[in-house]
Amino acid sequence: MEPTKKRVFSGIQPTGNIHLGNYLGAVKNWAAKQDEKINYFCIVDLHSLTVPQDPADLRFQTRSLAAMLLACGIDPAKSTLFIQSHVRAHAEGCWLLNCITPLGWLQRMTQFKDKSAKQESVLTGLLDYPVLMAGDIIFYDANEVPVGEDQKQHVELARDIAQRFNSLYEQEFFVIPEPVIPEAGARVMGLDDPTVKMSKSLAHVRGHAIRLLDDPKEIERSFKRAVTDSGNEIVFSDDPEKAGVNNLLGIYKAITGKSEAEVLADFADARGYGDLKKRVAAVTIEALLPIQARYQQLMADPAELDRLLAIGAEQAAAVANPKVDQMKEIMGLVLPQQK
Ligand code: ATP
Ligand code: LTN
Repeated sequence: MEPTKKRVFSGIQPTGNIHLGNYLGAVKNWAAKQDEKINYFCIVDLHSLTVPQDPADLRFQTRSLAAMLLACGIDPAKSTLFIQSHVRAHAEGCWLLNCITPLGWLQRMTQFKDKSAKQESVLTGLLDYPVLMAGDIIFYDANEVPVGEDQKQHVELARDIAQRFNSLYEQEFFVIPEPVIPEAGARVMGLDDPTVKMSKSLAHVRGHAIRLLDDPKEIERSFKRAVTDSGNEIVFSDDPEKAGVNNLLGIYKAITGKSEAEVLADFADARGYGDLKKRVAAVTIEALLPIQARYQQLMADPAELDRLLAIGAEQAAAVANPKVDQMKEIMGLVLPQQK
């Protein structure tokens, strides 16, 4: 008998500027494993509201991200791709989870501490962000959550919340999810500063990120300007001095799927960091060109995009809405009678 397939859930915010870190840390792996799993991939528009957004921009970015995920190989025949706000369970179930989650658990989250320190006025939603995320995952009985390293703590919190609900109500109601962090590409660093992670919110800064929609010239330029060290040794290394070179090699490794030894062999004849940068740029351009072409095709047919998203929302709602209704019942809420 075929072993039962694992259930996978992951999400990405429609905050624009999807970059090589998002692709190598998350989306590429979602696409690669689709056949082996039951997949739910979500454009988490409710999460993006935790920082102020321009409405017209958010609308555009949401549809643009859907096209980009399809262009990256998410196949609607194999995966459910949908917009979070299209499924009522997410916002509704988040409230229920809020009522069993201690405040201290949220105040401890490093992403909240970092992001709130940078803002004058912190919205309640930003603190609550990981509870909404926990719901995303556990309302689908997901076993696995493929994410970049930065999201590991949030997935661990989702485990804690699921366990707390199960123990409060004395039943195995929620599946306890596991984070799945890729071996290569889990933490792509900024090209302008290899001590900070490549981030959407900094992607407008020149030379920080490779955005998936950058043209070849821009990609070459950004790699050319990438910060390295004053030496000339092309090696994988944990030495903070060599973080820039390590990051470039990590990008090459994640894009090509080669082992460390194979990567180093590819660079054995390289003449200095100039050569390293050129070759990393070349494999990146080669990987992104077909994605960009598919993206343009998909954006040219908005009706088809909407049709695919409507199918995704229906499939997702069929799982998450009944789960949240069951949760309400367990917690003692009276469900409305069907007419
Ligand atoms: P922001 O800068 O606004 O925090 P982000 O770049 O982290 O945004 P998200 O939509 O929050 O983008 O993340 C989508 C996915 O990409 C997540 O799984 C996240 O772990 C992964 N990811 C984000 N940045 C990186 C990175 N630099 N390296 C590897 N994975 C990343
Ligand atoms: N917080 C995640 C996005 C996200 C997510 C999820 C990821 C929202 N809900 C559920 C995995 C599973 C981020 O990438 N910043």
